[in-house]
Amino acid sequence: MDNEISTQPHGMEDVEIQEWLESLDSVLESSGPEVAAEILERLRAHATVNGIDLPFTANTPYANTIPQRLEPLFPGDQELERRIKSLIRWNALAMVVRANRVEHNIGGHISTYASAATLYEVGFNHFFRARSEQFEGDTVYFQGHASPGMYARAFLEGRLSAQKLENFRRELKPGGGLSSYPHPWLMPDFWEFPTVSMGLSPLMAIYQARFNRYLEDRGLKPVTDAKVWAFLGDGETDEPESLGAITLASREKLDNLIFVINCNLQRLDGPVRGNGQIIQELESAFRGARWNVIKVLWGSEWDPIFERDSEGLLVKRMGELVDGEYQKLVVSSGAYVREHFFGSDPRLLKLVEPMSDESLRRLRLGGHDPRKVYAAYKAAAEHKGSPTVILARTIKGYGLGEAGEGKNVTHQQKKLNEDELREFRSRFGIPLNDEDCIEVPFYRPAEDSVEIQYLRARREALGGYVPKRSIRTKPLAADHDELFKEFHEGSEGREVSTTMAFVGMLRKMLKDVEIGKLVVPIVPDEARTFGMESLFRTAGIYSSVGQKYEPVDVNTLLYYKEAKDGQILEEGITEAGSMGSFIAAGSAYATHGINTIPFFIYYSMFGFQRIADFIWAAADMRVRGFMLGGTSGRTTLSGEGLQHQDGNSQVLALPVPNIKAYDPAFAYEIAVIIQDGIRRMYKDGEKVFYYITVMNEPYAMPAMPGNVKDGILRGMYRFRASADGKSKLRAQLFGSGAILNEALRAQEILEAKYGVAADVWSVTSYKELYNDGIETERWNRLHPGEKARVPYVTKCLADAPGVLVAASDYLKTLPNMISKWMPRRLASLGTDGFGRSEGRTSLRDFFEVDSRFITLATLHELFVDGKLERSVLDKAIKDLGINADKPNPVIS
Ligand SMILES: Cc1ncc(C[n+]2csc(CCOP(=O)(O)OP(=O)(O)O)c2C)c(N)n1
Ligand SMILES: [Mg+2]
Repeated sequence: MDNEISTQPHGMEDVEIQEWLESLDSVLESSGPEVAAEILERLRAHATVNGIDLPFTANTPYANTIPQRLEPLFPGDQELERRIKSLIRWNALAMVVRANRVEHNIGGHISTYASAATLYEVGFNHFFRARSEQFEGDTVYFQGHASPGMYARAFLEGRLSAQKLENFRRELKPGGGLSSYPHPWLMPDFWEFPTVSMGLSPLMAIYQARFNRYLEDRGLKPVTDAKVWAFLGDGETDEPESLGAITLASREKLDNLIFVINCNLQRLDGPVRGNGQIIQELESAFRGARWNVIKVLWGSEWDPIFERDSEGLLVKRMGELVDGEYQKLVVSSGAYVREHFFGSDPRLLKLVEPMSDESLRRLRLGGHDPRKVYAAYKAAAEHKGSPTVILARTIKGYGLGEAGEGKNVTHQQKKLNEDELREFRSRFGIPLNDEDCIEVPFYRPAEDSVEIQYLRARREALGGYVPKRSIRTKPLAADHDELFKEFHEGSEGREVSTTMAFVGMLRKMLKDVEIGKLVVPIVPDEARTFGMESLFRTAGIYSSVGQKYEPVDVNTLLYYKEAKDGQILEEGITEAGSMGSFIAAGSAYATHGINTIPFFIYYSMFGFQRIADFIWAAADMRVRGFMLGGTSGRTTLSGEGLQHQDGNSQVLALPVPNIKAYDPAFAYEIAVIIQDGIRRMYKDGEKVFYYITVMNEPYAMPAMPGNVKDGILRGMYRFRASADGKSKLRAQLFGSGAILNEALRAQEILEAKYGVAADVWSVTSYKELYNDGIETERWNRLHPGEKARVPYVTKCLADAPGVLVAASDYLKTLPNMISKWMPRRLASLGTDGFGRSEGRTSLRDFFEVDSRFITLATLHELFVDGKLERSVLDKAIKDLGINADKPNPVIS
């Protein structure tokens, strides 16, 4: 990175520079930094006007942003805090070392927390406010692999037992253990946010901070000065998600958001930017995005040296080194530092002449100096008008010495030899003798020790312990029968798509007395695609600044209305960002004690396929809400071609344990699923969320055929039985989503042309059927002496005669995975393969899922069973107009 302080060109005299610097100093002294900044700004403008070509730079020099003279007083007992921090360091290390002694290679990280301990401890002792009845609390995203430090602190706080620490990474041991990383699913009273899939937490934190504002602007929570803190690794910033949303944070002026980037200059394999400077790179990215950037590079020991440096040589030298050199310097001897850093210029050498080698070695980095860190946090917390990022320089594996301090292997260091343990113990003053210390015991001072008393008092002053997760909402009361009843009626012949039906429900939910305010519609620039534009005006699009312009379509009924209390989160083209909002809204029941109900509707192909890791994080967080995969179905979305047509997402939803995935065909099915979902999640507090695919093919919505609610929810029900009770040729057809209509048409063809009596089933969820099947099988295996249970699919089909044929707009694996619980062989049709830009009819022919192929599959099954002559089949292929030699869609 370039540095603003350049070398002196064209023989400019030192004295000339000196004069300029001195006059700036005197302005600073007499009129303060604002006036000095104004003068510099005017000088810059003056220079530009006079043809001086000043190159653009978003960087400031490689120096602390807050100079010593502006540092606030450190309000704590620094020595005591250092002792507490040392104990936490020890216990964090002990946890990892012990775990790996008991179970070789169980893993864990020492060096991340070792580098970040000061960054966290200053936060814990002075900034992170807990959630309480009176105050919503600050929200903290902890860097995932720094978790041993958080556990070690909770141990000192008396919140985690030594037994739990003993079982770090061994959660299945009696009495339970501690999960490797922050996982609310596994430690629901402790962790709030899963952060260890790198890059997710910065984006989630940004949208969390924005959602907090949304709740305030909509009057759902009081305005407070609560902060969202996100701790990240510098290597983590390479993930595109990490920096991908930073302009939203500045655009929205999220001064409730603070990023702390632990710049130890290393990632897992080696330096983050060996040949460059990651801090300067990040500074320019964040400053360019209009964040408030605070660099914390040098510790207090450097201040007197800076003071002596009236020529700005030191800061210039600092800007010259690449990170690879810095990584070496910070773990080198004082003599080496003198020679290789200061030795580049005799004037620099002079600056440190009075200092011993030992004191040169002890020059700390800013991120290890509580006073510097405190100053940065305080400035960040008080800063107004934009988000803040703190770039704190640290050493990875700080304090590990030969065992890994600053070394490229340090990330994975989990074992220390006896000498290394003793050295670490001595360096941090842990009261353990040489013998005891090699056993690496957990160490907690007595309850009445000054350390524990201080630590408790600090947390008490800040409202309690962090991290801590609790459910802070009351369950919803109503059953909402009235709200959803209308959708059981059918559309009386009017052709509507399931998307339109859903939007109708959403519109009604928005008006409901109990849930209306709580509904959070989220769209990534697809509202028009889903016919939701009518909601623009009625619900309004959320904008923190209202609407500063007259929309071009203001004279139309459905104009683009932005409002400060708008309800729709129109996120623009970011499925990841929308998911960030979904997660914030879906976890508000715990974070804020508010039962917001997010409905995130998006192009289904760009959901699981694109942002599955966020969905996994949402699952881990026990998020509540509804994801709606719009324009779904590989053959139902016509024209768009292979990158849009989704035949995958129902399969990709399978691995997420607590997501309920439905592929409904009719409006009443959706109504039943959503009503039940609201009950399960917001009334009964179940740890599930929903994925519902909706389509854009219009057709008449039938009325609910009797009470089939249970079947809809469990995954299948008989939608239309055959009217012909006498035929010997029988079949059961299973259809899902829009393809159910193809099954219904096949039913008619089969009956009219081939004398086959077929029943048609709507399969609303293969996932539900599959989960029921495997659970039943498992129970039977584990309870051989008891009456065997019967899977739901088996029960449904107990008295269902004939051959079995399934068709969906998704992969064939969906029906296949439940076929073993069916009474007979199953023929499956589906849409494996790449889509095509085509109309629905051609697509369904291409993928062989239309009524003709369902008919043929049924006839073929009957033929295989010996119930039909081959000639019937041959004729059928001809009559149905099927090209038997067409290419296989799976591989073409
Ligand atoms: C998405 C993702 N990819 C890879 C990893 C594996 N991983 C864990 S830590 C790490 C290095 C982290 O470096 P940095 O962000 O600089 O953190 P530090 O430990 O240096 O503070 C990697 C690659 C991960 N956890 N998540
Ligand atoms: Mg790092």
